[in-house]
Amino acid sequence: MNETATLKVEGMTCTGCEQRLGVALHRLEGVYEATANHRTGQVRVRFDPTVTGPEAFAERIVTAGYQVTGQSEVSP
Ligand SMILES: [Cu+2]
Repeated sequence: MNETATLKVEGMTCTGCEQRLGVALHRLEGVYEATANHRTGQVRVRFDPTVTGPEAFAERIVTAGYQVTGQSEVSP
């Protein structure tokens, strides 16, 4: 079972930020894949909704030093 969450993130300035965030999110249990784009400010996470979800991703992103803006979208 998997879903994809899209979050709007502020504070990423380069590909280093993308990688750092991607790795940080991928470490969370239940995350299959995480990609970040500093140009669009979008972070996409494919995850198992029985294990984790957007609140955990937002918390992780803030801990990494970035800001989450707006609502995250979840699609199957
Ligand atoms: Cu950077």
